[in-house]
Amino acid sequence: MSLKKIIAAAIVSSSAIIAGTASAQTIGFSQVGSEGDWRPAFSANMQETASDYGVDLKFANAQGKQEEQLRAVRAFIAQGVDAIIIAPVVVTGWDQVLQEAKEAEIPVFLVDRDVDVEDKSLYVTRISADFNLEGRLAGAWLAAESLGDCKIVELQGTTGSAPAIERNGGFQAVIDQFPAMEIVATQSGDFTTEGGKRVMEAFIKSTNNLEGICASFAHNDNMQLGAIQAMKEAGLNPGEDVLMVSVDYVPAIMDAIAAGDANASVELRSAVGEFIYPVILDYLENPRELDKWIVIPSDLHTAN
Ligand code: GZL
Repeated sequence: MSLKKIIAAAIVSSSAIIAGTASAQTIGFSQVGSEGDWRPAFSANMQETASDYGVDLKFANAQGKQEEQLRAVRAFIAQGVDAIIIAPVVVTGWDQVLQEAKEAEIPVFLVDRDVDVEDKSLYVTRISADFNLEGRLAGAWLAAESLGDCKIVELQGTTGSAPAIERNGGFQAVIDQFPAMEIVATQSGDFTTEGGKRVMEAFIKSTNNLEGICASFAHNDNMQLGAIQAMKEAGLNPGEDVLMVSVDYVPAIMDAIAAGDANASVELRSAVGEFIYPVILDYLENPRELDKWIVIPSDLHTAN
C-alpha cells in the first residue's frame, strides 16, 4: 500500500471519527523499551496521536526484554483487544505467540523492527523504514566523502535486531564495491549512548588512538554521541579527523552536526502514528490481504 493510500485512509478514518460514526478501537502496543532518544519520541507520538484516530491504546514498555514483550502480547490476547502492534526487540522467538494471536483472531501489525518467521500470515503487515537502505545511504555518503578509501569502525545496534542486521548489510553492500573501504572493528553498543561510549573507548585502545581510522559508522545517533564523548576525552577530533555517520537524525545529533562533531545522519521518522493508525483502522473496517511491508522513507542529512 503506497503512502498516498495510507494518508487517504487517514482522512477517511479521521472524518469518520469527527462525524462520530466510528467506534473506538482498543489496540495493544508492545514497545521495545525506552532506549536512546528516538524510541521515546516514537512512543510519545503513538500515545499522543492515538485519540486523534479514536484509538484506546494499551501501551506496554518491555524495557528491552523479549520475555516482557511476549507477556504483554499474551495479556492483550487475554483482554481481547481489537488489534495488536509489536515493535519486536529481536527477529527470533515470535512464532508461538503470533500463532496464539492468530488463533484468537486478533490481527497483529509489526512496526519499526521485524520478525523472522516462516509463516508470514502470522501478521497483517509491517510498517517501518527500510533499514538496509539506511545502511546503503550511510555507506554511499562515506564512499563519496572518503573517495572510496576508508578504514571504518562500526558501532552495531542490539545484537539480533532487524536494524542492526540490515543497517550492517546495506552499509557492507556499498563498501564492498570499494577495495580500499573496510570495517576494521565492529562491536554492539546496544543502541545506547553509554554503550557507544564504551565501544569507542575499546576501539581507541585497540587501534592506538584510532590510528589510520577514517570513519565511525554507528547504527544509531545515541551510540555515535557516546563515541563523540569518548573521542573528545581521548583528545581526538570527531567530525574532523574521523568522519562520523549514523542513523536516526535525533535533535542531539543535529546539534553535533552543527557543532562539527558529527557529519551525517540518516533520518528515521519517529512521528509515524499518522502512517500506522490509518493502516490498522482501514484493515479493521475492511480485513483483506495487504502488502507485507509498508515502507516509510529515510533521508540523509549533512551539515550543508
Ligand atoms: C530502528 C529502531 C532503532 C533506532 C534506535 O527502527 O528500531 O532502535 O535506530 C532504537 O535508536 O534503539
